[in-house]
Amino acid sequence: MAPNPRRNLRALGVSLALGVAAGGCVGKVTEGVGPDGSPAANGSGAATGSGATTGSGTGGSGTNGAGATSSGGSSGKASSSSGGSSSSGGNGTSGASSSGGDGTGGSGTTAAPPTFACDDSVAPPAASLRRLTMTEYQNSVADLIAWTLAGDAASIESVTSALAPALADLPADVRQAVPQDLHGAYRRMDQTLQQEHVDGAYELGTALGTALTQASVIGKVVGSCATDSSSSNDAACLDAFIQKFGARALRHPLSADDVTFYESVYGSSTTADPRAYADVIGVLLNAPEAMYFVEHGDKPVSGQTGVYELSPYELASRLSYQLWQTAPDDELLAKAGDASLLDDATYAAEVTRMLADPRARETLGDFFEDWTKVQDLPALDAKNSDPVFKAFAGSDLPNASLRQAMIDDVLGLLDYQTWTASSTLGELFTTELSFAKDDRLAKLYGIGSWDGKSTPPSLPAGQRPGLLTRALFLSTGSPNTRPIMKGVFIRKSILCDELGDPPPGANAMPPVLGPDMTTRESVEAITEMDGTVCAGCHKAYINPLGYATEDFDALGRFRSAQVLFDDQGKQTGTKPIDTSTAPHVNFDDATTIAGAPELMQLLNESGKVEACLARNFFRFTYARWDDPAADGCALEPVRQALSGGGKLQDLLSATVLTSTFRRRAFQ
Ligand SMILES: [Ca+2]
Repeated sequence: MAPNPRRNLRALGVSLALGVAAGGCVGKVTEGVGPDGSPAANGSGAATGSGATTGSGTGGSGTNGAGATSSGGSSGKASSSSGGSSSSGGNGTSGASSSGGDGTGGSGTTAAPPTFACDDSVAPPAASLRRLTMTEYQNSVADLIAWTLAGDAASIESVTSALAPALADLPADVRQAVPQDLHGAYRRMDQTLQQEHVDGAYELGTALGTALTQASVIGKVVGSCATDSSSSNDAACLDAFIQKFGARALRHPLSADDVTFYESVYGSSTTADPRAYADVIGVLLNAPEAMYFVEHGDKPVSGQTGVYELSPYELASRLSYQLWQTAPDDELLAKAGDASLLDDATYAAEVTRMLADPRARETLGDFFEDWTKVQDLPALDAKNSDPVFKAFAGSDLPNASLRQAMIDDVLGLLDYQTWTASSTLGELFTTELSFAKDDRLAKLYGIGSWDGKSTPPSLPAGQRPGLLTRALFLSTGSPNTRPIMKGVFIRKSILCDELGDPPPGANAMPPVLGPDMTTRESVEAITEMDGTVCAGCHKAYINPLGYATEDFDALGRFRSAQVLFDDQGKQTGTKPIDTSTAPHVNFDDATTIAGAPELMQLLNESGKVEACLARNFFRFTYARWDDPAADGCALEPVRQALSGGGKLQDLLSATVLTSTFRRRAFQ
């Protein structure tokens, strides 16, 4: 049976009649209003929501789009609402009341603040006790082994291979779903603590204890006092081991009480007992101070109640996990030991040293992977036997590795532009270099593949500049593009505007295409009909951002027309592609553009992307969602570092050089 988009419209009509669908995206959002609703001196700011000019439905308010649903009003007369009362959050929450119409209450859509106010009298929210990610934990254990065995490659290899089963049992970090991002934000935000985490750490600690106390290595691990024939030195031997190994495992010197505790773990044996040493190692690896960022703070910060400077060792750990995702090395620990790390110049020099290490590049790669949500790309070859998909793909039918090739292409671009080309943020929107190493992907782009070493080849000039035109952001694993998904990604992840939740009953499935309609036409018919609740958000704020790249098909191939198929894969015609649209990159900017290159330019010039990237990197850094009002002192220096030609790699240094990064707020 031929797909019938009208059916979707009918379904929508039913939900409207029942009055369950929410509506009203916002209209106008004012900028330059401070957290308390007063004009912000630096224009930072909060969107407040009075005076909506579009949108149907009343009562659209709410940070996370929790909008009032109401029975479908019929007046159509604008009524002001209190939805716009500014919140203390100052991040453009609440905003947005829309004027009344025939719709029902709805979700709020709120423009992200373009700048942030840093008010030193505002204490940041209290930090929670953070667990190391499993990646950080594994890296820490690997480094601990290498340090313990003093770089003896053969011993390291044998201990590491003994740990392989335990390492394999550790759960993977998952992109944590948060209310603001139900599809998953950052792996660093994964703070779940399930049985498998507890069991995994226990198994790893036990396995490491066993491996490090084998006869072949215990002399290296504990010292010759553990293997010689004298027992008179065994008590001192244990004491020295706990202090030395413990300080490394826990990333700070142990107190006398700590030493006593771990001696109790060793037990009552008065001689060197490998199994007792193994117990000590296992317990150390499972200590809260090994698995968590345990921070007590050092000196109180004047003028900020409950905020303390981190101690030198706490700072060393924070810095090391932030930049390298592992425990501090010898040099960093030494600078914590003599407290010189608290000196600004010494700290800055350590940051510079650590950024030159390849691990900083890997860490930023992990951030980029989550920010761009590359893992959300579905399998591309799942529909290879579907007649429509087969006909659509033609000679480009995907293989199983095309998905990863698209992921590598995007991550390769970000890595190259950041580190090899030392690019500005703006160059992410203009680069025409291709990072496709895979022949199939390069063919989709119409060029040759990149060898990964020389200067990357150029894409066809003027066709697909910038990051967001790469196949990963266009491909769907189906014959059809998904303009709505493209639009939502740009709106939320690149611009940080908040979109309310879709109304209950909204169809999250790809739109069903009419036999004689382009994807755009079908999406317009389903989501942009005047008077429907969908149109308020979709027509201005979501769909246009996706339409601009509709001259790329669902495999990322450039096209000027959409080939139409019947459900047997028989070609039924072609229709020209229309990429002209008004993307409202800034909500009140109704400029019409011709297509992707102009969209990239608008994004680049909007000033919103650097603010949004700063916010995203904050989430990665602190493992929590940002609050633009309370976190301004962490966000604004980073935004400024990225603005005005600042380099992408400054994202890392600008973040760790803030005062916020070196402090902790307590409840
Ligand atoms: Ca001995």
